[in-house]
Amino acid sequence: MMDGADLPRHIPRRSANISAGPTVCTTCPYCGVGCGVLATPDATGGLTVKGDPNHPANLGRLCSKGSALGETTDLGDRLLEPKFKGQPIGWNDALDMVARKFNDAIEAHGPDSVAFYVSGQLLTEDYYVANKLMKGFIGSANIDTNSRLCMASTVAGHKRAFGTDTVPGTYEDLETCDLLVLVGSNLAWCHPVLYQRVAAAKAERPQMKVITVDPRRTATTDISDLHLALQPGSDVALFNYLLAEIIRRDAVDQAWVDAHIEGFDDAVAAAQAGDASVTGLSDPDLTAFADIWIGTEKVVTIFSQGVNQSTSGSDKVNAILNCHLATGRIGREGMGPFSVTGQPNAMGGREVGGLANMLACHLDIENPAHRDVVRGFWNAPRMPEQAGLKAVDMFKAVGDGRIKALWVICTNPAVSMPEAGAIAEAMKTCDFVVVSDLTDKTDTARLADLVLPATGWGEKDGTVTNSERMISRQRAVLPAPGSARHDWDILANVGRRMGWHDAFDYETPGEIFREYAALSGLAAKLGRDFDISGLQLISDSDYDAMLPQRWPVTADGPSGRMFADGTFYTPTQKGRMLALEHREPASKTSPEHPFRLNTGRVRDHWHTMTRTGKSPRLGQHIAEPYAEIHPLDADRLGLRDADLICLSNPHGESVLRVLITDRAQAGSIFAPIHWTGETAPTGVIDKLVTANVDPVSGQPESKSSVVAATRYDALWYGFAASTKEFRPDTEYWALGRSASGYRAELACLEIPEDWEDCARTLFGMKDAEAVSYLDPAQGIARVALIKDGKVQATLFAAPEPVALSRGHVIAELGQAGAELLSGRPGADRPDPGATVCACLNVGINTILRAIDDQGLTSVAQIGEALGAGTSCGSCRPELAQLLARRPVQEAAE
Ligand SMILES: Nc1nc2c(c(=O)[nH]1)N[C@H]1C(S)=C(S)[C@@H](COP(=O)(O)OP(=O)(O)OC[C@H]3O[C@@H](n4cnc5c(=O)[nH]c(N)nc54)[C@H](O)[C@@H]3O)O[C@H]1N2
Ligand SMILES: Nc1nc2c(c(=O)[nH]1)N[C@H]1C(S)=C(S)[C@@H](COP(=O)(O)OP(=O)(O)OC[C@H]3O[C@@H](n4cnc5c(=O)[nH]c(N)nc54)[C@H](O)[C@@H]3O)O[C@H]1N2
Ligand code: SF4
Ligand SMILES: [Mo]
Repeated sequence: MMDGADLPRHIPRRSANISAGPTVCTTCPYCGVGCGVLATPDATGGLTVKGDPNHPANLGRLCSKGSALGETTDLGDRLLEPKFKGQPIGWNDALDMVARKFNDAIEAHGPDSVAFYVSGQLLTEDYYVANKLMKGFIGSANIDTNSRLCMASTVAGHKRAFGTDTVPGTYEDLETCDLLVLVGSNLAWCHPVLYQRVAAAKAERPQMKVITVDPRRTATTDISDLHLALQPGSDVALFNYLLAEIIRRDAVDQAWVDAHIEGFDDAVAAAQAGDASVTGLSDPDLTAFADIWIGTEKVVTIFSQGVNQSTSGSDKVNAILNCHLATGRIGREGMGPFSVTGQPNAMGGREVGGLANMLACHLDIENPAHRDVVRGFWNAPRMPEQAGLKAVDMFKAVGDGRIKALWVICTNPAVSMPEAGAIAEAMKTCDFVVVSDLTDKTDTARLADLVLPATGWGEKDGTVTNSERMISRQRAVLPAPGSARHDWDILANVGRRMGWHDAFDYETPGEIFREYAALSGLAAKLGRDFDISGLQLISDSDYDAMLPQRWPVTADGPSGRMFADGTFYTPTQKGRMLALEHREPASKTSPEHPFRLNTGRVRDHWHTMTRTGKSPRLGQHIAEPYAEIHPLDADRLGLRDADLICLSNPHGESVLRVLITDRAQAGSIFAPIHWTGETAPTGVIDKLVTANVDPVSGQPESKSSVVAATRYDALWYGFAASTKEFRPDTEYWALGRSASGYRAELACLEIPEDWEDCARTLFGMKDAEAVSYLDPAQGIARVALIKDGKVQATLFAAPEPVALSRGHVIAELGQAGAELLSGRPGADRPDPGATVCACLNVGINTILRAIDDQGLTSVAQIGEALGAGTSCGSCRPELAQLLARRPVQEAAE
């Protein structure tokens, strides 16, 4: 019990006296692969990080993001104490304020006037407490999570087909299948360790086939035998076509269907009425797809955001499940539908009931029997009988004043929600917004009345569930910084202060976990599948030492494969096929908005970059927000490579770097989601995304908005680098960390009168000595700010996008004198070029030189020569592309 104390006893503080410590087994906080990590504190407060060879998810591998975790735990921008309107306040006052503001709103306007918006990056224990507080005690179901933007369509699809939200397969199935279909998943960049497992399995068994279904070519399509570049949003039509072919070619598993499936006839009739031409795929491609799929028994179909983030997302999921159910290809080794989860605890959040329509342990809020059991177990004073507001509706209610108090925990909705501009406006007008985060330097935290410092990865303790239902421990390896507290502790503290002392009297995460496990036993008695009751009596020390395990875990230990016996969790215990019809994306292209805007991820950044943005290594792969556009469209708009493009629609405007590539379909533009008001204000892509939602799941269609596009003509373009932090104020800028400090790309609509003054202002170095090279006729300006004979900051400007060796400038900053203004390395120092392999820091020029000089012909040879691609392997597709682009080498004897 910590009520009275401002600083809880049980959290050791990070102090100046840091010593190296023993290695701790924990789990990566990024994607849903859920890799095991061995983290060892060093004497400087940092961590060295390695893949855990004993963790079943990764068997020792890590991707570039996981490998760089040690570069993200510094305290530079950490929030170390609560702040109210920017001013530090004590924990007692802060927690009292949250309790009072929420209680006041509830008293005056009822329980539905408050809301929590939480995250799939919370630990299960955090999530459990948040959910219990809102649904059991405040008495509203207004708790929703960023998983609404991520997994909600899969949850809805699973529940419709299986009667439960359960992923049947395991990672081994991806290695033992004979055909892997990836639908709307860029596994190579987003689940890199799984991708490496798949690539290794395919290398070992070349007969294994891979098909990718994605409107654009990606790093993932590089290992595919067939790439189906379908029209955006047409997945239902594609899988309806497949189902109709399954029937036509007599490939139904009739005995299985008769015994275990309902809805078959209607689903088939709807599929047969479909029209595959809307996919835009050629007949030979469609036939090849059906040939391989139907001809291969062991098929795994992976699906991700290209499926979920759609106004027909739930139907897309069910269209895929239909094909697996009709052929009985589910619940057996090497086959089945496989939704890969995005966030580290997306799955745990679904299990613990983080969504507004769920209760803990796969129980439904709208089911009276389920509600009663949970009410009894929690001894809850009031429970809502209906689902709460889903994310998009929740923020609408914030905007129109129905929600008076909002608590945002572990997510950055001012950047990641569709119509992000309106989301920010809504938060501004809300009576009371509290944000719990690691830092107050996020677009969302800047809008909060009160910010609370949470402990982050490496400091917190609890459990997460990965894509294959494996529950793993995250363990603390570093002491908490400042007065930061665990999310569960903050929530429980508020619960107590709101008046529910006994219900929130937790002292350890293990205690919360035991309670949750006990509740799952009751859920199992109601016929639910999520059952970890075998762990309800786990001791604190066993909880600390808990090894990864896949649920269900009953008193008899872990049990086998889900749905193996054909029993599902619907009322009839049958799997359900659904009758589905293709629908176009909700936003229609028009002469005013002729382009479809597709959005997604890059390899080395995580969402809004609050952590990966701190790593210079990760910043090297892609340093700016960009727009992938087809060469034909680029020509039409008069765009050349590295130009800037302006995208717009009624919600907002965005300026991005152009990347001209036939990976994109004509008419479609792809842009990444990672940049923010902190890193590139014109790159916040969700300002352009329309908040159309799937009618069943409420998930927004983040991948199919429409925009106008024009060339953005700046008067000058620049590259700036400094050893110290700076914040540009040009019309376009993108700021990032570099090995020697900070770097920025710039573009501006006004030529400065004095370039040296411009540089001094930009870098905040008013009195610095400046050396410059100016060529007014060409419009070129290069300015170096110098201290002790060394360049501390430098600005390169030109009327065209600046071509110079950025790697060289960054490497020499703080070392070289004014000769750095040449912008190129001397002949004795070859420029490594943009980093391709982030783990071993190998640049593109180094790789191309080695390919040419040493006659390298394979990714493996590049690995042997330079190490590139041998650590996490995320860059192997790029290495293969570099090889493919080189002229064919004579085979060396
Ligand atoms: N590096 C990195 N990895 C991550 C994350 C990250 O931020 N960075 N985030 C994690 C999270 S939370 C998530 S949810 C996952 C997401 O992982 P993914 O879903 O693999 O990633 P996305 O890039 O969002 O989208 C995947 C693909 O969907 C395609 N797509 C768009 N529209 C359609 C369509 O109509 N049909 C089909 N078939 N495809 C379409 C896009 O072109 C894109 O290539 O990644 C996780 N891993
Ligand atoms: N257009 C478009 N929009 C999208 C998507 C897309 O593909 N396209 N994808 C959607 C998807 S799938 C997702 S999952 C979302 C992700 O979007 P967000 O959840 O908004 O992104 P993050 O940057 O991961 O935000 C996590 C925040 O929590 C903080 N944090 C980290 N650890 C902790 C902790 O332990 N405790 C607390 N309290 N805070 C912590 C971080 O500093 C950060 O500010 O974006 C969605 N938005
Ligand atoms: S694949 Fe990479 S980001 Fe995902 S869990 Fe593993 S190390 Fe972390
Ligand atoms: Mo996600």
